[in-house]
This record gives sequence, C-alpha cells and structure tokens, in this order.
Amino acid sequence: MTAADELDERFVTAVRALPGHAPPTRPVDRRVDDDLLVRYFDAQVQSRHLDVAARTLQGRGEGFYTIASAGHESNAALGLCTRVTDPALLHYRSGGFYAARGSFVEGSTPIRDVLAGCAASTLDPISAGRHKVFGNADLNILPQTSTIASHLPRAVGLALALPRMQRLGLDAAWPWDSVVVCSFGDASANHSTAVGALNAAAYCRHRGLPLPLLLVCEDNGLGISVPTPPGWLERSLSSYPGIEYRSVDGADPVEMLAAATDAVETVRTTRAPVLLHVRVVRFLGHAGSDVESAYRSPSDLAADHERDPLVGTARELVARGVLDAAGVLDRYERIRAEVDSVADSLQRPPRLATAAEVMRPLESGLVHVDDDPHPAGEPLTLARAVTRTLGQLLEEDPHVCVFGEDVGLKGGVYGVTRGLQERFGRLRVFDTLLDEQTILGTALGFAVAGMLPIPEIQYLAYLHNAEDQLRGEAASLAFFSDGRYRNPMVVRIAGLPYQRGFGGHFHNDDSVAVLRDIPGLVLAVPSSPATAGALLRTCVELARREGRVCVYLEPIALYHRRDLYDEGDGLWQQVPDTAGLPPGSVCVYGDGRDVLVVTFGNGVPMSLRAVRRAGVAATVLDLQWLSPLPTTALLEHVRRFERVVVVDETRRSGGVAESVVATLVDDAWQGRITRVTSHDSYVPLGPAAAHVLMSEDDIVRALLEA
Ligand SMILES: Cc1ncc(C[n+]2csc(CCOP(=O)(O)OP(=O)(O)O)c2C)c(N)n1
Ligand SMILES: [Mg+2]
Repeated sequence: MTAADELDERFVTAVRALPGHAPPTRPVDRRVDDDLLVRYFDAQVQSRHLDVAARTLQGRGEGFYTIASAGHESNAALGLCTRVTDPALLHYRSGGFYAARGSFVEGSTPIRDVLAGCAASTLDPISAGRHKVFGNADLNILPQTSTIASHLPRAVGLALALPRMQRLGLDAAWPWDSVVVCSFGDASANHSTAVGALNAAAYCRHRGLPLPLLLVCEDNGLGISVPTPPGWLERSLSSYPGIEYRSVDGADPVEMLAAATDAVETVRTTRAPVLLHVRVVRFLGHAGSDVESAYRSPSDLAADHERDPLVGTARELVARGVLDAAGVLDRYERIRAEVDSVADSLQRPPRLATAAEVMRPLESGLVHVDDDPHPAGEPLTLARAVTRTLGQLLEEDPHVCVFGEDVGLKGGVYGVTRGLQERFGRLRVFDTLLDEQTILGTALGFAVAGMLPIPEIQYLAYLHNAEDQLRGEAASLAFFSDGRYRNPMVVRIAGLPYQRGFGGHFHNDDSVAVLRDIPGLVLAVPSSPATAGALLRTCVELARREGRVCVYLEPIALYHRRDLYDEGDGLWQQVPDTAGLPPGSVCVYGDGRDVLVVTFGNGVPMSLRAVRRAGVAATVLDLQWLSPLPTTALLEHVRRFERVVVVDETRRSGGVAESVVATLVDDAWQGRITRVTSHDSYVPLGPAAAHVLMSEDDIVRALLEA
C-alpha cells in the first residue's frame, strides 16, 4: 500500500467512525459559521486529492513534481479569510490556500492549474510549464522559487511599498489597504534570509513605518529529515520587537479559521505585522522520493494521523450536524472524482517545445530610446553626470525612488546621490538599514507594487552576500511567471578596481562574472561622463517598458576623474550626450586602422592613454553593455580589423574577455587577438594591488606586440 493509499484509507475509516447524530461534544463556536466550515473542508479536500493525483501523474510519466500539501491543508483558512486582492507569497505546501482563493473567483480552475503545473504543461496559468509553483496573477498569488525563505525580503518590501504609495498618492498594483500574506516552513524560519527579513520588518516597525504583513510559519516540525527542536520557534519567532506572535493548532478547524480571520483583521486595521505560527503535520514525506521511515519512527508517523486537519474539519461538520459521516464522505469522493477527471484529461498535455518558447520571458525587444529632453549643460565628472540623471529621473516620474545605505543625508559614500533627498523627500530618497538583502528585497517589493526602484549597493563586494535576491528572485520572476510579473529595477553598484588611497579587495572588486550569467539580467558599465547619463536612462527605460532587472555598475575610480592624458587637461570631464543610447550600442574613440581595442569601464581611459603612449593607429571600443554583450555592434567593428586587443579589468578566468574572444571565434573571425586581463586573485591592500590588476603598461605591451 502506498503512503497516499494509507492516508486515504485512514481518513475514510476515521470519518466512518464519527458518531452519527450524537450531540456535539462541545458548544458550537459561532466565530466560525457553517458555510465557512464547508468551504474550508472543500478546499482542504481538493488539495489532498491533488497531492494524490500528482503522484498518479508521475506514475504515468506525465508528472514531474510531488511535494505535497498534505497535512498543511489548514492554510486554506488564510485563502478564505484574506481578500482575493491581498497579494500572497506562499510556501510550497499551499494547496489549501490556492483552492480556497480559487473558489472565490468566477471561472478560475484551481484543479487544472495545479495539475498542469505538476505536468510541466503550458496550461499552467503562471509559469506556463517552467516550474510547479503556486501562483496566479488573477488570484494575486506571486509565484515563488524553491529557494526556501528567499521570498521573505520581497514580502517585507511589498508591505512597505503599499502604504508608501498611498502616501505618495500613487496607484499601486494592489489596493492600499491590502494585507501582504507570506508563508514559510519551520526549518525555513532559521534561514538567514528569513531572519534578515524578520529583522527588517521589526526594524521598520521600530521606526514607526506601516507594514501590513501577515507572516505565517507552517510548522510541521521537520526540515526534510531534521526535527525542529521543541519550543525553538515559539522562543525565536516571538522575540522580534514589533511583530506580534500568535500560535494556533492547524488541526483544529475552528481555532484555525478564527485565528486566521483575527490575524488578517489585526494586520489590516493596525498595519503592523503579525506572525501566525501554525502547528501542522506533514504527510507523504518531504516529497515523492523521500522515504520517511528511514528517519521517523512508526509511532511518530502514526501520531501525525491523529492530527489530520481533514479529519478535524470532518469531525466539526458532523458534530455541528452540518453533514453526517456519509455526507462528508460523499463530498470527499465527489471532489476526488473531479480531480481524477481533470488528471485524466491531462494525458500528453501541451508543453514548451523550443528553446525560444522557454526563453520568451527573458527576451528584450527594446531597440529605440528617446533622447534626453534636458539641455546638455556644462562638462561634468562621471559622478555628477549620474547625479544629474538621477535627479532628472526622479523629477520626470513620481514612481522612481532611490534608496540604499547612506544615500539620504550623506548622499552616498561617493556623493552620487547628494542633494536628492532634500529635493525629493524622504519617501522617495531614503536610507535603508545596513543589509544588502533588505535593500534588494525592498526593491523587489517596490517593483511589483508599481514603483520604479533604483537601489544602491555601496560596493560590488557587498552585493555577493545578497546576490540571490537578484539571481533567484528578481531575474527569475518573469521566467517563472511567463512574464506576468516583473521587477522593473535598476541596481546601481559602485565597484571595479583602481581606487587610489582606499584599497583592498572589498573596495576594488573586479569580478562581474556573478552578474553576467544571470539569465535576462542587463549589466551596463559607464565609463565616460558623456554617455553615463544616457546609459542610465536606457536602463530605466528597460526596467519601465520591459520590467527588466538592470545593474548599472559604476567604476568608482572614474567618479571624480577630470583628466585623461595629463594632469589638468580636463579631458575626462565631459558634456553629457543627449542622444538616446539603445541597448547593444557601443561607443567608439578614434579611427586608427591597425588595431581595435575592445574594453569597458576603467579600461577605456587606460586604453586611450596606452594607445597614445604606444603610438599605434588604434580605435578604442567601449562595450558599455556587459550583459548581454553588444554582439552585433562589436562584430561590425571587429570585421574591419585584423588585430584585436581585449582590455578587461576583470579576472582572466570567468572575465569579460573570455566572452569577447568566444564571440569572435563563433563568428569565424580570422584575425589575431590578445587578452589583457587582471589575474585570478583577490585584490590586496596597498601597492601590491598593481601586481594583480591589469595595467596601462600591459596594454602598451600588447599593442606593441602587434
Ligand atoms: C536555500 C535552500 N536550501 C536548501 C533547500 C532544500 N530544501 C528544500 S525544502 C527543505 C526543508 C524545508 O523545511 P521547512 O521550511 O520546514 O518546510 P517543509 O518542507 O517542512 O514544509 C530543504 C532543506 C532549499 N530549497 N533552499
Ligand atoms: Mg517543516
């Protein structure tokens, strides 16, 4: 007998054993009416049968996902007592919630949705066959990845965004009085992502910011095989100041429905977070392939059956006289038949058939951008050019907001955001707490709410501890929602090497590999004050029009540079170009025919100086876009040369030059190519940095080798 058969049999046996029309064993709790209880039961049962059907589909070779909701079906209470318009970011055991919410929306097909997801079919209404996720734009359920707890920072950001947009008088994607629902497992509560997000929520409350967030910890006592120590979550989850902790037994339908209703009401009226700790059980193992008996005793497994939430609801229905045991079983069987018939209809369902279909949400179609409507003005440094454009963007669009560590009063470590808070106020230009994960989570929440966030990460080296928020959350959302949800955002990051006076790896991170391999992410690197503003504007357009996640990586060493060749020549201070700069465009310096130098960032002024020193006839090409590489424009130029030198300040392995060379090889270009790169090293403090970073001397040597 399979675990699913056993679960089914135990339920049927337990219901048959319920006393017929015996008087209720306790007074009926009228906080929960009969109709609500019936709806609750239906949603729970639908979820249960879907878990079984997922395994049937797998058995037929048509299903690919068997993580069940069995034992967690009490989360249906949240689906019943929230509004359909309350945005929900859900744990992967949310079958009950999904069924409940779907029951409110005319024309919705929750059974087919879930099974199509398991079958990786394009009929899946959220991912269109890219993954099995609980999500549906019509039900306001945002799809989540499998990376546990990674959705919590976004949930905090979204709860922060909705009241903020109300104050700014802007329409948000959800009503201003929404409750953001965010559920997660007990083991997930220990993940640093969850801990960071809970801390951020508490911090926001401590600062008095409204935060309508309902956090739900579905505690089945296990993280795959590892037990959560008794009492640990009660202690840890109740310790966050400003987050009201409540606990409820998910096996008790009346308590569960009442607690859920009350928690939602509290969050909606107080706009302060509540954490509802729901004690549940887990049936059918962690997933289909998990052999629970290897790590759980038969008595533990049997004890869970005593707490089957479906039996709990059946018992209450019978005790109230709403249904008798036969009536309960009749409902149970009717829903089973419905689920089975949908499962049967999914034989050979439509699936994604080509790479192009799979990748459609990652594609960009932006080929034209408008010119900068503002007069060009005076020559500026790179830092001032970025400040100028940020100011314009904030002025032009009330949805744009700028935030990060120290960006407010101080105006950023390098003064790039100086004066913006004074001009645009603290609601749009603000300091965050010191946590890159929260900065990006805030951007994620603001973005889906309808803002256009431009978060700042203080140094490239400090992106890495929060990078999953970009990789796993931001960039993957369009993919896993088939483009239905997007995170328009432009992450400004100060980075790259060659800083004078402030050295070491952490302020000279020279690697961009971690950004370049994120599907769909756009990476732009300005080098000159003339084009920095236009490049930033294009990133904002990509975010606004296509919902792209863009990273705009600012070379710190060029922020305040004024000179190019000689001290005092002032040649690197430039008047901003006002012409629109479409994605994929490159910037070219000089017209020498002997060698093409392909570079970006700090490499641009370094190459210009090296070319002059070497006395060669060279053209210098600034790639500007590191991801995707501007392949078409690059090849157009390269084809006119027989000699190319790639000047890449990032590392030899995994660096940009590797991709440039590969692009030329793929195109069967026949010329001679040399790479000048930094070493595969961290950057040491002080003068030793020069030993591992590529230098102007290296470029000169490469040019003279021609
Ligand atoms: C960041 C991360 N690490 C590891 C995993 C693998 N993994 C998937 S589920 C899980 C256990 C989660 O337990 P819990 O949060 O209690 O949720 P439950 O499955 O018990 O409902 C683990 C370790 C993952 N998905 N994400
Ligand atoms: Mg668990």
